[in-house]
Amino acid sequence: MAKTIIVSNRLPIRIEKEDGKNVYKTSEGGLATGLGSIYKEGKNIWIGWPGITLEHDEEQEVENELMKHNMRPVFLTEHDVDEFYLGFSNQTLWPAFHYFIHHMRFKDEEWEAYYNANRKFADAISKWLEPDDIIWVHDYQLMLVPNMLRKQFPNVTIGFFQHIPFPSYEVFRMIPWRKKLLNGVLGADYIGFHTYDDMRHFLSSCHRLAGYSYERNQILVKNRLVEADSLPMGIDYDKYLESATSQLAKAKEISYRDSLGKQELILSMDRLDYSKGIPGRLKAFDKFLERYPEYQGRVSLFLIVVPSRDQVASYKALKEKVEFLVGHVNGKYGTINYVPIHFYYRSFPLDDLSAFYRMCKIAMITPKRDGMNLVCKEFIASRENEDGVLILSEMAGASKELSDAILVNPNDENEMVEAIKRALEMPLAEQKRRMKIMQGTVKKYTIFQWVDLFMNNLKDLKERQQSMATKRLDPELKNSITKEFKKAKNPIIFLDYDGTLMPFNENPEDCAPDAELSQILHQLAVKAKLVVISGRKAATLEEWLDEFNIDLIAEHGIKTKRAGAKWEVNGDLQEDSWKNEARDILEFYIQRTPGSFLEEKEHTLVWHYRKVEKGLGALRSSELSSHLKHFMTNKGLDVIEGDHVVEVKPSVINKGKAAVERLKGEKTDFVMAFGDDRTDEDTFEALPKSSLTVKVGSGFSYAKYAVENNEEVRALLQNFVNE
Ligand code: GDG
Repeated sequence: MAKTIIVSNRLPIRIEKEDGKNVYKTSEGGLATGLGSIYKEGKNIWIGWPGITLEHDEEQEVENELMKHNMRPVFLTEHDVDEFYLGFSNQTLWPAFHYFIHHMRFKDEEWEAYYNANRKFADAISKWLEPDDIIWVHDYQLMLVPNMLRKQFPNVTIGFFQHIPFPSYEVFRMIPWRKKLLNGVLGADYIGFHTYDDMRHFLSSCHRLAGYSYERNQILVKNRLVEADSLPMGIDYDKYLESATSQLAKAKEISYRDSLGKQELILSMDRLDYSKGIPGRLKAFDKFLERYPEYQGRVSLFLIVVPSRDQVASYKALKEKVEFLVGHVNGKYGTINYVPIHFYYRSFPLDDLSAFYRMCKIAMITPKRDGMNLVCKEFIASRENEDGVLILSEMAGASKELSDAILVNPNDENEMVEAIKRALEMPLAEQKRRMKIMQGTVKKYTIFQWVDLFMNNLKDLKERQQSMATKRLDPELKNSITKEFKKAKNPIIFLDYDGTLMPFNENPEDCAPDAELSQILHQLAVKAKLVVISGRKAATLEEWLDEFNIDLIAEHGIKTKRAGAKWEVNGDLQEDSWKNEARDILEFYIQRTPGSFLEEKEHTLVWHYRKVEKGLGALRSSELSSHLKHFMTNKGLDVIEGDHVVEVKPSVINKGKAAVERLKGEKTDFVMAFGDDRTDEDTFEALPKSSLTVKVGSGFSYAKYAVENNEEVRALLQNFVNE
């Protein structure tokens, strides 16, 4: 039976040396808990580094021990840890992805170590990989692994999840190895991010830096459909609630409270990292006590900083800065019986965390950037009495889900000062109203649902990839389809126009049906219901095709005209006010691109570049579509990159929806559809499974069959009418 292989830089177990012996300590991290439902089952395994560099002769013993826990080790040398992990991962990628560009460094030798370490992980996976296994790779340390595996195993199923933010293209482009990193990740089939913005940034970088075009969240990579998605990670809600309501946590709360006194407590808890915004929080607390002196003696900050990466210079400097600021505030406002900041530089067991989550009424979590941030979700889950206030940075991925927190900009000290005051003074009823909503959100979407959703989406994508492998229509198949057509009592055929019935023409206006096509359409219209379904304007289709007495669907499905009837608009189109904004963008590109022009249809806008100098056309079209995609986000519009055109249209309707609408009430026993471009894929995907769908040209498609060109389409249609 096939298995699932989880891969991450660190295993959910770490080895520590105690009295010269290896001691195995399991991790209680959120990811380890969530993925426990996978890797502990059956033959499934987790591959990663056990967190220690070992002598060669110890490796076998460690491997044997880890096997008992369904884990397989990747052994890293000290050089790997320095250059790959502390170097490239944490001093190139981490600062770049968190927008700390002044901390970024670019060293060839560290890139090389990153490449080699990724190779070690890929080799370890290959060693354990069996046919039909599913691989799920985690995070920024392993961005090259998916493509290393893809090259070796072209059909393998690979998912990738990025736990930290993905930066804007403008920042990502600064990394010298940007294209290699993107291609590395694109070796995966399904790529998850915490937020929609991270996903959007990734797609835009793929487009602008690696030359891949994308539609919605999909990219075709060498004829393989790759999908990016936004999938915010949750926590094990019940575990945190149970721990916070346990006798142990309650007893600890009482004993800590006894020692601490009556002050209101604000919790601040992070790993030592400049992305977490700890100094900014301390400065805001300082300013708060200065601006509102009545709170001196009444409120303390409970500051936990968990040691992390402190061999790296920027982290050492950060630690010193935090210590300085804590000393400064405590020296300034402290009294014999008042400690403004209780500072702990270490980690605690879960019972203690739960006691802290209970006794601090306010949690102040204000990272400068954070992929998600799980601490705020854990705080919410632990608030048994539904009270308490969360002050949350709008730069944390979690802020997209937790809009009932007090959201702050972590760079705005004044806003943070006022947020502290607001939190301290918030009436209980309001605290409960907000907390209940946030608890509902965090409870609904747990780490277990996140894992299931990721795995299901990955499997579903793999199935869609397989269904997109089209089959060439050979003479035998053509004969059997022709027979089926002739037997049918009520056949219906959907025909795209340009590229399917007619070849492309330099001049789009010169594409009226030629004599051969006219004859086929005349004869075929007697034997079947014909629907020409095109991106063309309604007026053009009517002028060229009305004489055949067939149905017409224009502007990618927006308007339909039944034979002999009037045009009707499909779907509920909002007013076209978006057009003015989009037109301005298109005009700007027309000015910069000689030979390009605008076509304005009733409900869409099209930029044509067929007559533009070759290289320039390709360059401008990709700039334009990125630009449009950026501006049109959330406006309910699609940007379609067609054959020498870029088109903007409302997304509520497409060819597929219009075709399904046309089929309603139709008692047909034969449905066939032909089309050549991206917009026809909507038709192929939407039609009933029994339909005969034919893609014109090469490339992956939702169609069942493929033919080479429009001549082959005509020849087949001619067979249908021949006696
Ligand atoms: C990365 C991304 C994203 C902390 N101190 C102690 C302790 N913790 C636990 C917390 C929480 C976890 O560590 C920290 O998780 P975060 O999400 O806050 O941050 P990162 O470690 O930076 O994680 C982040 C995450 O990946 C998941 O995708 O959310 O944005 O940077 O669970 O409770 N646990 C214990 N003692 C401590 O002292 N036991």
